[in-house]
Amino acid sequence: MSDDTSGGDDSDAEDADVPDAPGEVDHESEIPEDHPRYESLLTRHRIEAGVEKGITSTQGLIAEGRGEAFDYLLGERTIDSADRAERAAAAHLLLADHPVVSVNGNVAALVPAEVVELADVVGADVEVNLFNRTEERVEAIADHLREHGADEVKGLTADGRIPGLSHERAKVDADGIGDADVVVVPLEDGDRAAALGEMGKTEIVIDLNPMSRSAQVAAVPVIDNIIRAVPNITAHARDLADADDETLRRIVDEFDREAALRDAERAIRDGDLE
Ligand code: PTJ
Repeated sequence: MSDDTSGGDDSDAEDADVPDAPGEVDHESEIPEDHPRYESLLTRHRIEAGVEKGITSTQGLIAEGRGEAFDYLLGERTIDSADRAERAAAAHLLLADHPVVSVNGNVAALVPAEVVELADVVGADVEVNLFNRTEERVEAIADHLREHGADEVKGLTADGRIPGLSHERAKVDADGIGDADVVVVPLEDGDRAAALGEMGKTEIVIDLNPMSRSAQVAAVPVIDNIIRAVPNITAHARDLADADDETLRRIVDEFDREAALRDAERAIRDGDLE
């Protein structure tokens, strides 16, 4: 298992067979696309830029590191069961009366345009919901999503509550997550997914850790990097756009959440790391 995950050490650059990533990246276009760790370096750059812009919390850096470790063990690919989960997620979103995509500081930094596109394709609302909530950060994330094409961003009113949660994630818009029947919950290992389930909502959780609390309780656990997962859910939604409800319901019913969690854990434990 050989790898270069530093992205910041130029000392061996002249001798290396592969291009080294520049130490200081001002713009993601400076990351060489043929670098073997391109996706990881791009992800790190976006998270760093998110912190600098006041979108991502400093804890978000740590969360990214945890996710990256799982992704490395998964082989940094969308495994077949994750692709099935992404198709089931698309079917759920297309069947929903009121789908909402929940956005935190990491999601906003990593996939702002992709989240807006998914919401457009399935007719979902986008709502900012934060663990480390400050009004400045909610505003900054809403602005960032608008810069990436969002017309309306929810989460600023925060006039609803998720019962049974004591932390800031309980604050939702009554006509957003409060009213949703299907909620996409990306990148959080916590108790909100269970609380949303108790409210009768269907959760689609995107998380690289199949053992995370959120993934464990999700109707659809998507064990994949959000960078790959969101565009792939959108692609499935486009593919299913003309499908009738019966077809969509069959996709939902045939999806096996236990098998998806098991497959991902097996891939992580038995991964072939070359
Ligand atoms: O912006 P805030 O204030 O709402 O805070 C956001 C973070 C992410 C800091 C907060 O929700 C948090 O601390 O989350 P956790 O408990 O660290 O959980 C994050 C989960 O996301 C972990 O299970 C990681 O494995 C997973 N994860 C991290 N990066 C990715 C990921 N899953 C998919 N794709 C990623 N790129």
